[in-house]
Amino acid sequence: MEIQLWRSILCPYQLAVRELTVKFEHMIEEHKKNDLYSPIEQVSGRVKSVTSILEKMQRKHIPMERMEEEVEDIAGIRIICQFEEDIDTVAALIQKRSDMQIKSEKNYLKHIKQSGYRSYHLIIYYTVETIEGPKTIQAEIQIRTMAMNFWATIEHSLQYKYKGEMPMHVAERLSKAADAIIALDQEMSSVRNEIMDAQNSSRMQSNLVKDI
Ligand code: 0O2
Repeated sequence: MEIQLWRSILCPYQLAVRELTVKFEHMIEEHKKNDLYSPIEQVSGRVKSVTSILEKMQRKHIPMERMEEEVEDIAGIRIICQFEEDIDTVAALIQKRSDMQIKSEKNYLKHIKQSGYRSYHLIIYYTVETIEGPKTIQAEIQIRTMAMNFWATIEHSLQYKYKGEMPMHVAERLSKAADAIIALDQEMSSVRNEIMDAQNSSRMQSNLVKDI
């Protein structure tokens, strides 16, 4: 396919990634301005490279005319949270928005991938306005903690290095590291609960003082 044609196909996806990134960043700001804890720590986005789209189509036997329907992650957004509990909060925030319709979800927190990968994925429908009118595209939103992101980033680069043929000893060490990440997220969650308990009791105390 010609470069020009790829450019015009990917253009609405580039717009969607930019818009969605701004919208999630704005959510962080809104929380901060209202003195609220933000369940979103960080947002990033990317449009899948043509090479990566073609590789996926080949691997999954997707014909060209089905590409936009079946390659669901041409537009990709990654949302990083501090704590595991924040993931559900973010998913609920997305669910109640009128500009993003959830098509499907993949819960790799409940169903951890064999690699050890954990993350919560949502496929959404999102409409952008182009010079030819509105176009509804799909985007994949990955929601994960900072710890899960650390593991996934390292594992992704090792996958790239070994091109799908990861030596057993490396895979085993990654699997152990994944267990350590689960323990780390649990430990951080327990600290979070303690902080929230402390904040609640100090708020209750100051309310009591006000009542007196
Ligand atoms: P990139 O560079 O992020 O674009 P597929 O996993 O490709 O067969 P599907 O059904 O779209 O097909 O996948 P899924 O499970 O929803 O996840 C796709 C994306 O999730 C991947 O994108 C990764 O970003 C991430 N992911 C899934 N499994 C793993 C894993 O085991 N390790 C890591 N590090 N990331 C994972 P791409 O296309 O791989 O790449």
